[in-house]
Amino acid sequence: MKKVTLITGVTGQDGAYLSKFLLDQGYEVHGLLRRSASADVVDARLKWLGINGKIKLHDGNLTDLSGLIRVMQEVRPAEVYNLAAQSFVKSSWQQPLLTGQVTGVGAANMLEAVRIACPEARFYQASSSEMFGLIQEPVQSETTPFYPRSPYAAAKLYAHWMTVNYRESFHMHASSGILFNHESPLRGIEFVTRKITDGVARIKLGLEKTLALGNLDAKRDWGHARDYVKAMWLMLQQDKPDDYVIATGRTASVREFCQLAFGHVGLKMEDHVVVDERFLRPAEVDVLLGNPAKAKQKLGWAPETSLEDLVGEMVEADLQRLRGQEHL
Ligand code: NAP
Ligand code: G4F
Repeated sequence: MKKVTLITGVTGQDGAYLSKFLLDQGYEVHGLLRRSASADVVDARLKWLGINGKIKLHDGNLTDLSGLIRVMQEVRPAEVYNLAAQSFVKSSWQQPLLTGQVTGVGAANMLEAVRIACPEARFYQASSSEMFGLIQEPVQSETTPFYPRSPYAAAKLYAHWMTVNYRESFHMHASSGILFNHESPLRGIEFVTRKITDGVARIKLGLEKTLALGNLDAKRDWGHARDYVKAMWLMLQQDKPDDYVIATGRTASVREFCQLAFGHVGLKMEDHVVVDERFLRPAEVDVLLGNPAKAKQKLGWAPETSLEDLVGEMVEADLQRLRGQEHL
């Protein structure tokens, strides 16, 4: 019998990579799909990985508890990965309550749906390094205090503590992955890394001359999404649920990411990047740097992709897309 799993956020970056990983492991993969008027493009990432026909999709929304319960009763998953969220930090200042409803209360809805309909299922919550915000320690681990700096981070913190609370209150196998930034060719175009690699490809192909960015000094611990979804799965294979930091242990600035991306195609960022105040944020997370020692020791997990390789893969994918007029 195939193991059955349900992924929320299946159309997003991580949902696509996790689906591919679980299909390769022999799982029967189900995904929650929110209704969209643009049904022809919602599964673009799944198509890109060649797995769009292999996932059973269910109509549902994180804000609709009764619908979630129905999906849970129908699917009866052994593992549930809650990846759905309003995940763009900058938008969370424009849509703070929506972000709270989806990213925060939506996770509580998922915990309730599991508790009511399939309490034996193992549950993964997509927590975030953004919760460290105004960092309280130079290197962040599972014991570092949180200091959220955006409505998104505050919503994620609620979801995180609800996961811990359901584990302790109801003895659910609920784990939380505190994942640092992870990127890929499937990253949304609004996030800085993909915006840079798409911009570099456009400039290289003569389609644009400049790339407008915000804070070039912000530093992030960037890994590859393909590596990070393995850690999610490993967490649910443990006898005991727990929380884990998933990171590379290396931090780099937006400026350094730009230098690598422009350098990859033989260009200099100084000739093309302009700073535009519209991309600054009301409050910034200046630097993030994670310590993945616990994940290494207990899960046997380690990142496999260097920052240089990640940047190269993203730039090459964007060049290929633009040459082929593929849109993602
Ligand atoms: P993403 O690409 O933005 O994907 C978000 C997913 O959530 C999409 O499938 C989206 O559906 C879905 N969604 C949004 N609102 C929904 C709703 N109301 N009901 C049901 N589904 C909804 O995000 P990602 O980068 O894959 O990240 C996955 C998760 O990890 C997110 O929770 C994110 O906050 C968290 N996280 C990400 C990172 C990172 O660096 N990537 C780091 C730490 C934590 P549509 O396709 O319909 O929009
Ligand atoms: O790529 P970003 O938008 O990602 P951010 O805010 O770090 O959030 C991502 O990672 C979190 C994990 O820590 C996730 F939880 C979250 O869901 C998301 O996946 O911005 C990265 C940095 C910021 O400091 C931002 O100010 O890049 C800086 N930046 C500079 N110029 C820019 C730009 N960010 C964007 N999006 N666009 C710019 O033009």
